[in-house]
Amino acid sequence: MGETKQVLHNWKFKACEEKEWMAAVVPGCVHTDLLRNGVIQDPFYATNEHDLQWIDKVDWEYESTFDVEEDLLGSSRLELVFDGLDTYADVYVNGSHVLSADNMFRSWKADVLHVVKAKGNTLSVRFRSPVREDLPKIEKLGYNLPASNDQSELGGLGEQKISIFARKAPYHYGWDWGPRFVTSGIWREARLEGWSGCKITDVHIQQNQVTAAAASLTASIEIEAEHAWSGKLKLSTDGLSWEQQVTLETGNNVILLPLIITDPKLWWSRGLGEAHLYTFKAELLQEESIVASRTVRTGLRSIRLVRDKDAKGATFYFELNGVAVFAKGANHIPNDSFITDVTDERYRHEIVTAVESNMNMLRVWGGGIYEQSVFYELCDEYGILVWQDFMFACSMYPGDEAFLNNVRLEAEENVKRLRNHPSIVLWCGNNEIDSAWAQYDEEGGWGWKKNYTAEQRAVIWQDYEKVFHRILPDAVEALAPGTDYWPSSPLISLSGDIKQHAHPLSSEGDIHYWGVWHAVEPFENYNIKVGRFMSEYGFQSFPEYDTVMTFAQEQDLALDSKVMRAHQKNGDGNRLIKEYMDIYMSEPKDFPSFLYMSQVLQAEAMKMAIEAHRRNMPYCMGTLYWQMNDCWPVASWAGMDYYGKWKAMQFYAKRSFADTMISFDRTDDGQVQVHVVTDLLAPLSGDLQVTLYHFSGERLKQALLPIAIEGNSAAVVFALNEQEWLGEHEAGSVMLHAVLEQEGKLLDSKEFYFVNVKEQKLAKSAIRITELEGSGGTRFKLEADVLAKQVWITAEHEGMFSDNFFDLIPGVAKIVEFRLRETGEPQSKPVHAGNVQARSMIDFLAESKIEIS
Ligand code: BMA
Repeated sequence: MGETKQVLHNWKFKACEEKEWMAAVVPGCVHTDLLRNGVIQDPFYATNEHDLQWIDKVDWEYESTFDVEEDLLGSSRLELVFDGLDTYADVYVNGSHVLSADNMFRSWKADVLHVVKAKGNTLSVRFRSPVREDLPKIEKLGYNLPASNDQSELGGLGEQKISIFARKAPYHYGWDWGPRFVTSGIWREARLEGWSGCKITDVHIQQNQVTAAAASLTASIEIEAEHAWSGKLKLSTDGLSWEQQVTLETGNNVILLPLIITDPKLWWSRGLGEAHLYTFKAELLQEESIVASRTVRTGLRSIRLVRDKDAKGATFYFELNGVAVFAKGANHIPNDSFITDVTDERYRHEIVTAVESNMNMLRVWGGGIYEQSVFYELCDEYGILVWQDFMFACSMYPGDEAFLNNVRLEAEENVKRLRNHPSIVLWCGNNEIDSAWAQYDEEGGWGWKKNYTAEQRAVIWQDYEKVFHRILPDAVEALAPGTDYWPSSPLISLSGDIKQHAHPLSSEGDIHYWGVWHAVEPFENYNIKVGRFMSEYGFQSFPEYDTVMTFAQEQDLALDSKVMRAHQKNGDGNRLIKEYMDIYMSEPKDFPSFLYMSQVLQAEAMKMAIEAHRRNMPYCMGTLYWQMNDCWPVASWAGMDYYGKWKAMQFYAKRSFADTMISFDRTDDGQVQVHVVTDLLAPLSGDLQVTLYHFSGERLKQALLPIAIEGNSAAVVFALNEQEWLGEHEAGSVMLHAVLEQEGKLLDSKEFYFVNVKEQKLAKSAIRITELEGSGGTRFKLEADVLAKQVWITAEHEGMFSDNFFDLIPGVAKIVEFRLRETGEPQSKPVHAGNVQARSMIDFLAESKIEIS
């Protein structure tokens, strides 16, 4: 009786055609192993990516030798288990073929009881080149399928886009922020599992109805039994336990145990309450001894996506425990091109960043991977809701039986693996395919349809419907009943006519608004193109100088250098940044200044978007910007770079996502409005102070008023006449500053400028930094003599400031703390900063743009 496992170590690898073995790390992949062995140079450095495209055209072999550990020897069942093989792999134990794999997103198992010996076993995993494997499939199909982000050319394949055939992370083939590294490898744990008697293979805590009064649950427990067995099944959590006499048959058994927990501690998303988790333990007992056990963790909550018709269209929001939640967050992509390089600490840094930025939702976007367990565990713990895509993005896929079956098994396995996570609130079929193909709109979409005959089009769409309208929703319905499924993001609804496909002015469904950026619309359009749920929108920037210097040298520091171009994957990217910078910002004095300016530009754009979305609640109930993170050092839409460094935008996002926030806007009839938005449930009252400042620090005018708004709402609390307030003052030399306090405690503050940065009359400011007494070099007071815009503080030591990229108004001091990147808690430990330097926008401008006051 019992169950044991042996993780397999001791790996080596080589190209199948070579003789020499090299040391390998599992979990890992070919690229990281080649790098570790000094065969290749850092794939992220300079233009190395271009020289490493040979790797995906080679077959690779991994080998491990092992003795079976004592504990496993007596097992009557012995299985070889791979949690992940990327991708086309044939596995041999002592020369016998035990399994073949063809899907990175599935796990693989083989019965090896009769193939292994006690000592001296050889396990060999041969990866067939994904490129050579899939190229012939294009010919078989007779035409190319669209795959807009597949960088086939860079991979030496011309127009042959093969990414659609492999059930392998789409971004491996390149994206408009990611390099092309079509790697291979054993990317999750490989082990032996031995057991005898009975084994609990799965525990699902199905939540039938959860209210504050009671949680009505069904524990669905799967048990594999070697022989018929009877005994007791016990389930326990938090001082409660349930028991049932069970009789098992040989093979698979499913036992359903109804459970009621009265007065449950509910799971809440960040900001609304505690993200309480329950650990459930299932045990099979013979007499009083434990025969098998399994533990799962979940949170009890009711969740649904509410799409009700209303006067304007239809709602689109998540209701958690009866509360309409405004979703604030970003789109998550894999944290690395080589996913096994992502340590738990890096995952934690990302999730803690989300928490510290006042987010409550991340979308696991469909061009990456179904994330590692640690990602969801952290989201569960910190109360971050997860919008989970299936891994399909910006492409049309084949529909042969083998492919469909593979997709079905992938979907079932991943839904089953992830269904106990309370953070996952939605399964979404794919990224942007419904709107890109635009079946019911002849002229709509991305122009894909035009490349196909009527028959081909019919087949392609039928295949689409099979996957996204049948196989995937069926898997969710069967394995996570009650969980919402959304066929594609963005989408209006499955109307089966031209009204199905999303567009930026739709008053139903979710929206990806890319008018700003891809279509060069002005930032101001963020105020107009507001939908019910903004699941994507974004603006690029460059990472900071230190990050650029990890892949470039001094001589590469020009936008059009080969190296910089290799680290800008969006063809129009650099031109767009420059164009927008010309409109909204002033000319930077040199390349490092350009990097800074690009960040400020992005931050300003995202602030406009986020705040417009929030001001429009409850019409709009979600805002997820593109994109949270990077998978290598690159110019991209991310708020945080590959090294986890916060760009200006991350600090701005933190402010614009604050649970209680002040936001300014302007009306067509010359009013400046002050809005207060609160996501907290309690009614809010406080004192608002709006001050007109001259950039010199002089207070020109002020209004003071009490305000009160309902909980979980947005309202205009004050409006002023712009002309009246400006009077004789030049619009480019004055600003508004609003402060909201509650019983003397600061709730939020915000600045408003009457003109773009470009037209602001900035003067050279002296920023005074004073270390706070007794803080041990961790806390600093910053003050400016004249207005200092977008103050960037840097420190000598490793760590980050509690705030950065903020405006300093003379007379309004700012206190910041320097902290370790993180210690696992959002409020991480203060550390000594060493030398501290503060620069503001004026320090980055070309001389000619500086006003001499
Ligand atoms: C959206 C995303 C990604 C892409 C981003 C920027 O369409 O879904 O495919 O990286 O835009 O172009």
